[in-house]
Amino acid sequence: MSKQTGRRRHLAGLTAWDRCAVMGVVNVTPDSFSDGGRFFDTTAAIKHGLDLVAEGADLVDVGGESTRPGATRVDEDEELRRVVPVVRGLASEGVTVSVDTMRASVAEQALAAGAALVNDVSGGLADPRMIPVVADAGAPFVVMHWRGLLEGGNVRGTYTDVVTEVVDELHARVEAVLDGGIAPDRIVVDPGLGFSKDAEHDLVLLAHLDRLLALGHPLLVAASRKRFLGRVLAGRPEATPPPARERDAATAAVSALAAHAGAWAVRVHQVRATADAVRVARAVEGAR
Ligand code: PMM
Repeated sequence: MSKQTGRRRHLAGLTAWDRCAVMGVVNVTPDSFSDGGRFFDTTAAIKHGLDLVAEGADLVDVGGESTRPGATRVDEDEELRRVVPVVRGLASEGVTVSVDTMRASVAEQALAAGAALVNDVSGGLADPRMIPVVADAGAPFVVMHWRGLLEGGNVRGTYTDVVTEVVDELHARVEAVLDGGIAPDRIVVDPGLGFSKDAEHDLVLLAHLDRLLALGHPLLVAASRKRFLGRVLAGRPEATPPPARERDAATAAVSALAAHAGAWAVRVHQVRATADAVRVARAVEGAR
């Protein structure tokens, strides 16, 4: 494959950016917006999304349920209460919003409230209604590599060849999504860094983004603040990793690498440095 042929940066129904897009994260979870009542939560989350756009986010990913290892699921009504007003508020301000959910009902109501795409970390596996709902809406769909949840955490991944297995399993999910009626030009793939993967797996996947791009769909890379960056920054295995909030420079470094490799978008908590990183990658690409 030439350096350019694997790149798919256009998704039907969405703006086409001439570089890797920046997806800013708005987690509407109690640990993100800790004090105050729900009104405050919604208002703070909308403001946070607008701040991310002002810092250079091209789209904002709104989620109401933590998918971190060890997190327990929130109930459906609570997820709807957290997510839908924030999606509506941001969409009404002209922001391109993606909804990060494994529930079809949340996707459906978020799309009705103005969301432009659905980001499902289970790739449609967690809720059998997800694919039909997204297909009916004609919305773009992010299919992440996922091996399910165990009580309170991610199923531990065992791989003999992580790249081949992730590519094959994603390919199978893409086929299922196509069979379910989602158009090929509306599918994004994502290796699911940190989901049933340890630091080594994440790094090997990042070193082989060309193999993921060869699936022929736009690629989303979501490395932001993840454990593997903590491990890299700690250096020695016995050293304590820096906390999540001290991993933003490392995240921006991954953003530059992913953009250079041809990713469609990077999903990040802290936007400014990544917005710079993707612009530098674009400039270097333009000078080739
Ligand atoms: N990771 C998280 C949440 N949503 N969505 C996609 N598409 N890919 C990911 O890797 C992903 C995601 C968990 O990260 P957070 O809790 O730090 O937001």
